[in-house]
Amino acid sequence: MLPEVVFVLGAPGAGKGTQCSHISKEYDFVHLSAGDLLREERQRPGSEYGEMIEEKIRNGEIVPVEVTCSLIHKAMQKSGKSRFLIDGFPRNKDNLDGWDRVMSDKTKLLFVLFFECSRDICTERCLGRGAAGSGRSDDNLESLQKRFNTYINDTMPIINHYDRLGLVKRINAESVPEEVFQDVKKVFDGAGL
Ligand code: UP5
Ligand code: MG
Repeated sequence: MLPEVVFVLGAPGAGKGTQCSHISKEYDFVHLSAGDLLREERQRPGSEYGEMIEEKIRNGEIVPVEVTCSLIHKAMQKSGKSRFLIDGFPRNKDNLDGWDRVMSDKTKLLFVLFFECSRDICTERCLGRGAAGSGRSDDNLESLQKRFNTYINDTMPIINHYDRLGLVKRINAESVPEEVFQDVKKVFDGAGL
């Protein structure tokens, strides 16, 4: 059987990571955050991509798919598991095309979980996280503006693409995490997962 994949998308700070961590506790899914994998690669001694990744992250730009897709693929193989939440990917056309080229015949896409949350709430959450010492170099107002521009211009078209294929499950992500998770559960239970 092919490994099964759920893409998890939504604005910066919508709560993708928070919800994925809940999901992976209750359902048999491995949580792979593309952003976390890139941040790990950035720190890896000897990585040839460290500086490029840091610059892209700070500027809210998207790392070339060859790098991200290979990190995701390796993490999938390393886990030895067969169901994955891929958090924060694919975010642009380059990501989508790269995934389709290399991974679409190796995996089965179940659906796309899309967390909807207003820009104001998302900004407040990320700034709050920054103030609480996240250490993330993109949790500042300047980076957040760039992250949002990229989200609107590059990621929304990808969500719309999957929506046209009937694959998007929308979740209102503005309430408290526990309430958001109740709606997430309905999606996973409804899909028999
Ligand atoms: N929080 C969460 N849910 C809440 C709720 N319901 N109510 C109140 N607070 C809530 O949450 C963010 C903050 O809000 C936390 O403090 C949390 O406690 C609180 P989180 O769950 O982390 O939200 P998430 O959507 O995961 O936000 P994140 O900041 O991780 O989103 P991004 O999409 O911006 O970040 P990501 O790590 O995916 O990407 C970062 C950068 O990496 C990108 O900008 C890009 O430069 C690069 N990247 C690529 O180039 N390619 C990729 O494929 C992926 C990333
Ligand atoms: Mg995240």
